Amino acid sequence: MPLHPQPPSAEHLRDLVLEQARGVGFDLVGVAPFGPPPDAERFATWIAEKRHGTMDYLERGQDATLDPRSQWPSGKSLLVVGLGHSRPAVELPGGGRVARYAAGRDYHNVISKMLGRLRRALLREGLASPGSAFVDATPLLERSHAAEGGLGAPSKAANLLDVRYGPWFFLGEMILDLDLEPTPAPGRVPSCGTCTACIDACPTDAITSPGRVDATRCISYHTIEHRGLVGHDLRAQAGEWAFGCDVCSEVCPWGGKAPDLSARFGTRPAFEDGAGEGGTLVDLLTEGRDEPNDEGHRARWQGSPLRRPRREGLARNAAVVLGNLPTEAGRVALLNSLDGDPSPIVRAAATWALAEGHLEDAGVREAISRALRREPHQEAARDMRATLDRRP
Ligand code: B12
Repeated sequence: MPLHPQPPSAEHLRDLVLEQARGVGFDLVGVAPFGPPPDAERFATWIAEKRHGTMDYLERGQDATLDPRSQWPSGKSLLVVGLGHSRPAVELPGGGRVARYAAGRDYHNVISKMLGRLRRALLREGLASPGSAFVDATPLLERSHAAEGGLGAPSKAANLLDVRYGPWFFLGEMILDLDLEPTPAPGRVPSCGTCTACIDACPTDAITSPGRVDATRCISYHTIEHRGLVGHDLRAQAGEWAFGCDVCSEVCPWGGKAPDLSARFGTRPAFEDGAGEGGTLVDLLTEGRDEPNDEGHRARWQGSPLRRPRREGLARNAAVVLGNLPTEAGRVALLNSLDGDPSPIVRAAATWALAEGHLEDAGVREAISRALRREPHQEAARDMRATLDRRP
């Protein structure tokens, strides 16, 4: 044992930190330099072209995204982590779909807790005094930093790909006050080659060119992030998606052999096969209708990604899907919404859905005309009129 042991090299220290990250359960781990993301310019162009739609927080956080050191000046390295979430497709009882990840616990909570455990482990081992830790909701271009840290390769759908999980993994990060050696590029990275499956399959042509996704066309944006009404053409193209969309991930050949990790995030009773407690499209449309604010919705979807679009957004989505997949129960529920839903957004979406799936059914056309005559909300009335004008 030397009297004055050398401090561990930056490479050795990195490996010790990565070992701790694997120890708390992350599947993919790496270290990236802490500075501007390699795709900073692409992000700036994307914002300048308004591809972010109404996600104003992305524009507000632009400076920090372009150079995170402006927000966290003491950071030296960025620990990047990935957690697989592959699982079978989720069909709602009676029809309709939600993105697979939405069937279980919210990944923000799961990954934040794991990052908390990792922080404690790093402190305990005296490896670092870790700084802020993030998952998703931060001005940080996660995919770009993660790719730089060797976690995967960007696909034509913009999703980062891994050889084992394909696109089915989430990202998280932790700022470290240590100069760590960045992770070398992995030996084998997935690559799209000539494959264009995601571009071809996207129902709304949201992937405008390889690597570029126009969020304002993406079903995921319209069903999760966007508040308010959605263009009529996009409603039809949303097909069966009531929350999020997995089409670009499902068609990606790299995800084909990903393991079933349902147990990791659990499955809410509403999405258990055959149970459907509160998980049908009619439930999503009608639940919380008579509650004065979003409290009921928040309680019902506590710990679930489905909290995000609020009751109004979820009911709007369910109405749209009921228009794309018409059923008798759907017709009754939509007529009720037309009559008495407190949200003009939901009333307008219900109008569209009835016109889409039931216009020739007895009494439907009259019900829509009646609703239009008494609609007090200008934008909703305009939308309802446009619905009728398209089907004279
Ligand atoms: C805003 C956002 C959205 C928006 C916009 C998506 C988008 N493509 O920009 C909406 C709501 C549509 C969305 C949808 C989804 N999202 Co999202 N989203 C984000 C968020 C918060 C910011 C993304 C962002 O800044 N976009 C701006 C663009 C420019 O950045 P980017 O897409 O990361 O850019 C990469 C490529 O586009 C590429 N690029 C850009 N331009 C060009 C041009 C060329 C020529 C090339 C080659 C490449 C290229 O460079 C970037 C770095 O790799 C991140 C978390 C975060 N803080 O980063 C999660 C995140 C990207 N989302 C995630 C997920 C899981 C999804 C969905 C799969 C959810 C679902 N099932 O519905 C879909 C996938 C849609 C898709 N194909 O992108 C994961 C992705 C994990 C992974 N393995 O890639 C992230 C990282 C969240 C997380 N912490 O895990 N999302």
